[in-house]
Amino acid sequence: MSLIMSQTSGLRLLLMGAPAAFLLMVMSPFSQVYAQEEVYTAELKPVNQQVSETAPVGRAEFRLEDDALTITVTASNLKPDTMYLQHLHGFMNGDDAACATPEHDLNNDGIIDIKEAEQVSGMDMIPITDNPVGLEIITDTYPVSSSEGVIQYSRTVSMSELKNSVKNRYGVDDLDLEDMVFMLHGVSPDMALPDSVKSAHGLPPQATLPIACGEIQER
Ligand SMILES: [Cu+2]
Repeated sequence: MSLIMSQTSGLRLLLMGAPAAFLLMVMSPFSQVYAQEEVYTAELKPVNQQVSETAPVGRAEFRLEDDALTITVTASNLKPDTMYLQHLHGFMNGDDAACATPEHDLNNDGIIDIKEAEQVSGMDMIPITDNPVGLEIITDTYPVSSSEGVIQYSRTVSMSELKNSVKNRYGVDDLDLEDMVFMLHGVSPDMALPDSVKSAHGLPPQATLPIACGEIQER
């Protein structure tokens, strides 16, 4: 089959003559021109705005070109010079994750803590750090806000490596970004929170408190 096709295209080149053949060669490879690109975005909306110092807003974008997944996060209205935990949350059983709303404040303490949010958002599967594929949740390579309180993060990872990593760790067969949400966490370490506010990974509740969330959708 491929032999026939190469013979045919060779014949076409001859028939078109040298200038056309040259043009065809210059334009190759066509795969680059028509590379498959999928773009997913999450518009970040504030969570727990009544306790977080500001109302963080922003956007996470996931651009998949062949196997290269470029993750870009821009968020503002944050505290200056502060490291913020950020993850892709989802469910191991493939359920569609959503962002928590005040109705998910199950203990009615006025705050949606990480445990309450995870009821609808799922667990923190993928940390958006220097190395998302490593799936290391406890790390100091989360992004740090600028002196203006802005996070600008961008990394490119291998989608197949990320999928393999998530499959090996969580048993998720075919990771689908559209089933996940992007979540940003953290308020000042010295902020007083009620004892009813739960945390995770042995971290103080101030570090894991959800402050912004966005559902990931294909554009
Ligand atoms: Cu998280």
